[in-house]
Amino acid sequence: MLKLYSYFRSSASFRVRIVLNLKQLSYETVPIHLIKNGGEQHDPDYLALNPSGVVPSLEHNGKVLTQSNAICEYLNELHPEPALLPTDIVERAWVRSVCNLVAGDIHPLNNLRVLTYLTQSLEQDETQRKNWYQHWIKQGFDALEGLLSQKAGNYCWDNTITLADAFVIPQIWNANRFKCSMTDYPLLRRIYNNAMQLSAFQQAAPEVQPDTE
Ligand SMILES: N[C@@H](CCC(=O)N[C@@H](CS)C(=O)NCC(=O)O)C(=O)O
Repeated sequence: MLKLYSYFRSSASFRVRIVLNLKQLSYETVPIHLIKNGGEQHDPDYLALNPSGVVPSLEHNGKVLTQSNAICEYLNELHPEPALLPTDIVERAWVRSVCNLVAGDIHPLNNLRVLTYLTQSLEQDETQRKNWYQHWIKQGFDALEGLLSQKAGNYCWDNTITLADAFVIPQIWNANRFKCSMTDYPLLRRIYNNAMQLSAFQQAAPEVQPDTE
């Protein structure tokens, strides 16, 4: 019924895997390897499903959805329990602002195709590529730490898991992979450590996917 086109290390796929797990929905993973053979996301068959040539895509009852934001909201509407958005509209807007900070402001600057363009077209070396990544993570995480200081408890929004955690945790995982310093972000560290105690997050992690290398 549910098929997730995914790549184990993709943080956008990681967001959707977390939501699927929180909703206790079983799904089939269809691996799309982002590197092999120039990247399977560029295959015409996959582009027919997702014209942006990115993962994730979610197939449900023969319909294909793209964009992790839209997919997570869809799943939350389709299966309202546990609710991943607050009932109060101001609080709901705040949770969405955290999601958008990650998905709209931070992630696009550090996406694979941007990093590939830096090295292949602009001939930047590995150190410059790493500096680019760390620079934009710092800008983004400074803002995120500030935003979270308004409402964070054990998780992004007080002590309740919301979509905000499904977006923030994968971005921190990725920043750790690129060895970004987390010293200045006590709230991010706390939320990450708390969320990663939960099986929905553990089972969505890149280390344990069917296509993990
Ligand atoms: N806005 C999209 C972004 C998806 C995205 O950029 N996914 C990355 C992996 S995290 C990807 O597939 N990159 C492939 C590429 O850059 O070629 C979403 O949230 O679904």
